[in-house]
Amino acid sequence: HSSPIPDSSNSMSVPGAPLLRGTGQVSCLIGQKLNEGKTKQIFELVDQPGLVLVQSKDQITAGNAVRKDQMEGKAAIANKTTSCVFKLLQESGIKTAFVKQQSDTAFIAAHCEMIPIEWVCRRVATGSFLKRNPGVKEGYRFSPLKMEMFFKDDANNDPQWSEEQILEAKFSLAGLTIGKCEVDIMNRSTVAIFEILEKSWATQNCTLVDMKIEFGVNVKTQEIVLADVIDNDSWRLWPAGDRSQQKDKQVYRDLKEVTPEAMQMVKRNFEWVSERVKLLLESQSRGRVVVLMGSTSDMAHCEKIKKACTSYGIPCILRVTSAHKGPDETLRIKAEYEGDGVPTVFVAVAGRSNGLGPVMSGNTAYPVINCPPLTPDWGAQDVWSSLRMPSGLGCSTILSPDAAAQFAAQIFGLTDHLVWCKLRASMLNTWVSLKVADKKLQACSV
Ligand SMILES: Nc1ncnc2c1ncn2[C@@H]1O[C@H](COP(=O)(O)OP(=O)(O)OP(=O)(O)O)[C@@H](O)[C@H]1O
Ligand SMILES: *[C@@H]1O[C@H](CO)[C@@H](O)[C@H](O)[C@H]1NC(C)=O
Ligand SMILES: *[C@@H]1O[C@H](CO)[C@@H](O)[C@H](O)[C@H]1NC(C)=O
Ligand SMILES: *[C@@H]1O[C@H](CO)[C@@H](O)[C@H](O)[C@H]1NC(C)=O
Ligand SMILES: CC(=O)N[C@H]1CO[C@H](CO)[C@@H](O)[C@@H]1O
Ligand SMILES: [Mg+2]
Repeated sequence: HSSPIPDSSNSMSVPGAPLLRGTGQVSCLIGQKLNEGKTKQIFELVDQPGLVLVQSKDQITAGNAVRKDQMEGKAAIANKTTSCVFKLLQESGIKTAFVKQQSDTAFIAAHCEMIPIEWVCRRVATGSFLKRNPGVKEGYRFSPLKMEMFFKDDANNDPQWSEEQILEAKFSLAGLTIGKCEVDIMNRSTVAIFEILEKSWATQNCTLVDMKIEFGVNVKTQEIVLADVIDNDSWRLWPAGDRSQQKDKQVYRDLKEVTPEAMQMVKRNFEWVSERVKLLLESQSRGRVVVLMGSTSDMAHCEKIKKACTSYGIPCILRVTSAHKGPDETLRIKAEYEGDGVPTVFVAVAGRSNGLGPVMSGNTAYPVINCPPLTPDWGAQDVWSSLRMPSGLGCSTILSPDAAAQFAAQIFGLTDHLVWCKLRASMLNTWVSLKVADKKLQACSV
């Protein structure tokens, strides 16, 4: 097939390289137009090599631009949706092209060569899936998520492609050949991104029904990153899981007649999403970790726990108390944290005989994690004071300070989607690093 990759050689240079001023932001020098599509234009940034300006156009398209109507303000709404969603993903730890918002209708992104595949991820069967899979009823739930790939080819209506077709196309972008490893990375990333957005929308009682995304190869780092945009056109959202309340672009596609009133309704829907999308960045619950150490000699160990908690966005307080030498104080400190209604996970750090964690565990309904700083000489004996409990105690024991914080994060992740999203992205990133390390090793040993 002909090269699907946008050819930047026919780009137009913008006369006089205009300055673009962002809202309260540093202005940037716009260079050549690198690309223009139906909904946006991509400009080089003269003084920021490796970055581009992504400018939204004020129009909405459906059915391959057959229906094209200007919708005033749509670009601004799209911008807001995209920047909030990318911020959420970025803060979770997902690698994206997004850098920062530049203006109402534009953002700065890493310059990517785009991989011409649309990755579609579905939780609930609807739309084109039903047409291609007769017999499947709308509402069929996919667990695990259903993945589909479409080759971006307007002339042929974006045909569905198999993994083998992607591999045989041997795309090469920014010097990276798209092989099995890259396809696996995009597959895994799409699932993680879907789950993060699904979990976040659930806080607004909204079902993320399906989603389509695109990846690019960062021209500087050769990394595969989530690129292009995620906006109303990219997903189906059903408030309270109810199709009749859908707030996405399908409303526009379904319009029988494009009247000013109908367009107002579509625009109101779009505004509904862009207002709610901001709420996705807000934590739904506030929790904290309280680390109790038997002695300040364990401070370094406790600081590691605190640092890891902070990376998950969980506040962490360090206290010194000994259940052996000052049990009255230990129980007083416990009461302090039980008394203010903030959900708390206690971490007990005590060397030699760990009385601290078990005494806490026997006297509070909050979870207690033992994280004893074991020493090589007596560690094998000391650990039993954290493991062998009287009946009625349910404390856990985790030796690594990072892992103790991770377990606390997993507890808070049950109710705080932002913490859950960080854990989910971290799992993806670990998986991808292993995959890339193995690919490098194989390349070296050939
Ligand atoms: N960070 C980026 N770096 C380089 N190009 C990008 C970046 N983000 C998006 N693009 C590309 O900019 C082009 C214009 O976007 P637009 O969405 O308007 O195109 P389109 O008409 O929808 O066509 P397409 O079917 O390729 O999406 C697209 O080819 C898109 O892939
Ligand atoms: C994506 O991953 C799923 C689950 O591992 C697998 O079933 C599917 O074949 C993969 N698809 C591609 C294109 O790699
Ligand atoms: C979601 O639904 C629950 C139960 O119906 C309700 O209590 C809650 O306020 C709703 N949340 C939002 C953000 O609408
Ligand atoms: C997405 O939809 C919501 C409501 O349906 C709307 O507010 C928002 O502007 C839309 N985003 C885009 C990019 O059109
Ligand atoms: C018009 C508009 O809503 N512009 C917004 C684009 O997104 C950024 C980041 O969320 C906002 O700061 C702008 O106000
Ligand atoms: Mg596009």
